Amino acid sequence: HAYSLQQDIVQTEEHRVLCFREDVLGGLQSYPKHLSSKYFYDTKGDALFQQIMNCPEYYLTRCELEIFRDQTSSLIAAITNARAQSFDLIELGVGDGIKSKYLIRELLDRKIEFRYLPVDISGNILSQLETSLSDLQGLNLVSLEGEYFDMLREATKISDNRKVILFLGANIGNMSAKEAQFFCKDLRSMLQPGDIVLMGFDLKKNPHTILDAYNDKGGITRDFNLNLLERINTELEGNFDLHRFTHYQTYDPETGACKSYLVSNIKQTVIVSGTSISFSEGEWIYMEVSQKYSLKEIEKLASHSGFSMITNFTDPKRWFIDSVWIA
Ligand code: AVJ
Repeated sequence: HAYSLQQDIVQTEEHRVLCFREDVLGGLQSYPKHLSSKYFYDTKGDALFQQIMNCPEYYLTRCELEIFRDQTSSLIAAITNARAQSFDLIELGVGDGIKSKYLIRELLDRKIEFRYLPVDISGNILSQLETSLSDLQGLNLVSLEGEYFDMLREATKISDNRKVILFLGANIGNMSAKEAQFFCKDLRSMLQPGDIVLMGFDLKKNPHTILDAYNDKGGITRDFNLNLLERINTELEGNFDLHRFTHYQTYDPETGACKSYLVSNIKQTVIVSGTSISFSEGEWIYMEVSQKYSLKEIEKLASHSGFSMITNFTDPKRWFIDSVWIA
């Protein structure tokens, strides 16, 4: 079970719903309307994201999996240091952790001393992860359920071991380029010289390839977006009619921003927690950005936030990159 946190940041169920309601109502009463993609991951959202990762169009996970499967030794060389001191391997937004498992298994086989601290906003996926890691003998595991920085703060309180931060899967893409800059600066401020960050980025490529990945023919990405409206219906007493919204995906090759929207098919009013939200015909809710990067932009992000890029790993198609930075 997820590590129980100190009282001051315990997210009681009640407090969690309160924050969710405030965020949702704030977003839906803004112009343009927006919702936060961090709320996609309830139990049904977790399952839908698993399905997305298996979509033929969604190449990201398979590319990064290839990196972790085929370059495990080089990855380990990049994150371990000569003094071989024990370290904390902290993974932000771990999800099913399938890629990291290659790394973890190899670290254990080589008797390298470390502790694994997976962080995720979904308690559901963390319990699935614990089950999937249970065959790894001798793994020192502490799972942390919550948001990135809250849990990072917890992790730094637990020990002052050297830290290796895994931030895989292009999770950083859910921030705008500006937000990513702030995030990396904040991350750097919580680390010590010598600590390592291993960050996965989706690279800019043929715009068709990128748009297709978020516009799958099976409509799973559409359902993944619509599921947040369903979650609002269930958890916040909403009455969204999912049939009255259409998924709209865009990719701008110049900025690298791949964005998803839900568009209201008609003029309508929706109630959420007793508050009326009106939509005009064609009005959209901005749901998510999946930001794409060039190598140059990644280098800039690293150096502007106080890291040095040590090395990079890519898949054979060069569609995805895992970049290793040192604080
Ligand atoms: C988990 C944030 C990396 O942006 O590619 C996949 C989420 N959204 N399809 C991404 C997602 C729609 C995914 N990340």
